Amino acid sequence: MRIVVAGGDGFCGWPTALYLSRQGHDVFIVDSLIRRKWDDELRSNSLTPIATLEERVARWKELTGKTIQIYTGDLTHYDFLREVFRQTQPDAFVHFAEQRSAPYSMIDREHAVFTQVNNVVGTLNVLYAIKELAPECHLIKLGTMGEYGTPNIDIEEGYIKIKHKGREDVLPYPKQPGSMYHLSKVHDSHNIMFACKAWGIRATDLNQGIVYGLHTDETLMDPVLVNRLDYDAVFGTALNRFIIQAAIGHDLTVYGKGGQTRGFLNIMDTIRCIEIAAENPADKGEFRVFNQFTEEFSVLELAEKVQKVAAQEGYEARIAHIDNPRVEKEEHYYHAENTKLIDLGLEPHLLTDDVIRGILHAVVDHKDRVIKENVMPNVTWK
Ligand code: NAD
Ligand code: USQ
Repeated sequence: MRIVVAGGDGFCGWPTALYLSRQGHDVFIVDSLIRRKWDDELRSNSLTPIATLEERVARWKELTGKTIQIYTGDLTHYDFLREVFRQTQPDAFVHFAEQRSAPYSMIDREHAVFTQVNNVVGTLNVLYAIKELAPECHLIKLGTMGEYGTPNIDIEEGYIKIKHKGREDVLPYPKQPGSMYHLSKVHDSHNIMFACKAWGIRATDLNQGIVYGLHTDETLMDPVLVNRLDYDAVFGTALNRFIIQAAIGHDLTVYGKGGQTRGFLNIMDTIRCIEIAAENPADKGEFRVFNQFTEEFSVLELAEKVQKVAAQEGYEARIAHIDNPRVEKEEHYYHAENTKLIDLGLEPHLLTDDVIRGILHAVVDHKDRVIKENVMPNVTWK
């Protein structure tokens, strides 16, 4: 297949592009490289030293003989995007290219507006480009489990059957997102659903949980191919952050009580889920939703798991319950369905002690790169 990976310079997109290329697909990366500029803005960095995108794909070509073509540009610029579609004529468009940090979106008004314009306009442009230039193309869009929030009932995969005053319907599952970023994903979902209905576009919304790990078989092939790894309080995410904190002797930063429960998955499963979605496209006009995570954990449970493995490896990690900078429930019911990707063949890599140990060993090599001032949160929701 001819597959565009938008956001292919990022944490999920880069290993996905390599994996799909290795499976024999023609892969095209579209990325504005803006994530690297946010590092500069926040005076932060990836824990791993990452090569430029050009160096990365050149090394990939040397190692495998496979070409990944790069289109450097912004999805919010429609003329650029039209040209990408005209030249690539994709069978599938994998859309990772958004501002994905909840704290970044909550810094101030400008960052909230930027996040929603970047994400919503970028996705709208992709929908119009598919309509105009590649009507058969399957949109594989990264959504988030955070679109649903933490309701006191089970979370279904996109839709819920509701009986009301004697009548019944299957309706989009209610959304209760917890940040301006998570809201942008809800707006995207509505826009995609409408475009599928109005124009017959085929789309899969992958409501992904929190991704952990960094290496895949392909990124391990050479140091130039290493994935980025975020640890700071703005872009770093729960489990990866705790492991890096353990490696540098920092307290594990559990926000509030730590009963916040979420869906998690290994980066190795992210890349496979994208492949599964691409190989099993949605029907014309179908807006399909898969919940893309493999296990549920509370943040306190994760901190305890990390603490245990770290102790076995000789790192003493204390758990600190710090004031929660977010507005969110710290104790709640959580259970979400996640059978659709499994039914299509996903074989989850589960979170064992050895997996945590593996990530810990991978990060220890680079721990001197941590900028310590960036570890504690300084963005609040209030
Ligand atoms: P990332 O920030 O590492 O990568 C995103 C990439 O998109 C960056 O390389 C950035 O330069 C690019 N980009 C952003 N806006 C763009 C635009 N307008 N035009 C072109 N390129 C643009 O993020 P990630 O962790 O790889 O996340 C990828 C996607 O997966 C996001 O949509 C995110 O919401 C979703 N997701 C991520 C996680 C996670 O734990 N990382 C969990 C659930 C969902
Ligand atoms: N948390 C801590 N300590 C930390 C960091 C986070 O207790 O040091 C808590 C947060 O308060 C929150 C939970 O852990 O309750 C998850 O936070 P996170 O920063 O790991 O993840 P989140 O902000 O939800 O965002 C990440 C990605 C986002 C993706 C989302 C999936 O950045 O792109 O959409 O995970 S989900 O959580 O399912 O919405």
